[in-house]
Amino acid sequence: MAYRWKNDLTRTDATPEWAFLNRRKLMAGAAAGLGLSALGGPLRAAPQDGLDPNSWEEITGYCNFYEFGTGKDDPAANAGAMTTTPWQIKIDGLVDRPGTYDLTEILGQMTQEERIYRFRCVEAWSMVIPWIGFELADLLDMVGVKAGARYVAFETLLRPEEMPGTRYPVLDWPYREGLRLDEARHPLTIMATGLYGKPMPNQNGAPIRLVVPWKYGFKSIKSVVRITLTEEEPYATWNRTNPREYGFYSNVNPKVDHPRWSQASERRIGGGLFSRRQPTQMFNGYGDEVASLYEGMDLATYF
Ligand SMILES: Nc1nc2c(c(=O)[nH]1)N[C@H]1C(S)=C(S)[C@@H](COP(=O)(O)O)O[C@H]1N2
Ligand SMILES: [Mo]
Repeated sequence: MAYRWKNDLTRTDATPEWAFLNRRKLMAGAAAGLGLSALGGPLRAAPQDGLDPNSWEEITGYCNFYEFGTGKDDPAANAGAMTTTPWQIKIDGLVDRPGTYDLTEILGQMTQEERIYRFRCVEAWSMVIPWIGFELADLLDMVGVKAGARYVAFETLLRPEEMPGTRYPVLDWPYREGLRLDEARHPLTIMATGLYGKPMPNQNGAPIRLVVPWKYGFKSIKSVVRITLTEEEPYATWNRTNPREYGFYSNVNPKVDHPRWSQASERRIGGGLFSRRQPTQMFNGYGDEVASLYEGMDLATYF
């Protein structure tokens, strides 16, 4: 399938961090060789350069993980306390083989090896993150989805002694999210287990988190301990906390503004001099792959 071109590496081929950094240097060198500024100019502005990944420091230092505090640097400061081994995921609801699965057992049963996915993450800000992971569809196939299932619900670990943010009623803990089954089965929907060829840093959702690249960042729930197949649309934290501001779908859509800010543009994290706002792309630029999921739906109503 065409869209897999950037996902065709196995874990053993995972590009180590230095290679990504070298690539950045190479690109800068190439730009200099062409007589362009090494840092910016047309090369970085071209659409494919949107896939030049952010640095390890940017990705792991500027995070949202309210279980560890509401500040962008709180997760990096506090998430080290979270114990992630052993890690179990309860899979229940409308599945053939419900149970509590050890993460090592799940990874051992994956038919495909973990791959690299270089996805853009976007909200009012954006980053490009080279995730490692596997398709959620493979996990759903492993447990068998029963007829009648229409949604997939996810839940994050809730362990107040290791998660200082959860001692306050900032959200109705545990953090929960949901997808329609066809969205969950889409090959761009992954369970990520690491980034830059390394195990997932705690602040980014260790040891396993969802990544849905065509939706706003908050759909990509971290540190998942439960996955439930349901018939009804499940509880989704931001949607239920403030339904006027956050819809269940939360597809990236420059034409539907958040009531308190415009979603028409985004600020690239780490863009330096070139961090001026860029226009947000419909479905975060993955429209060719995912627009068909929403055919016939009014996306202003189902936002
Ligand atoms: N459990 C949990 N998952 C979460 C969040 C959170 O607070 N708790 N924040 C979300 C939000 S708002 C964003 S933007 C992304 C950020 O992921 P990153 O910090 O790895 O870039 O995680 C999402 N997943
Ligand atoms: Mo977010």
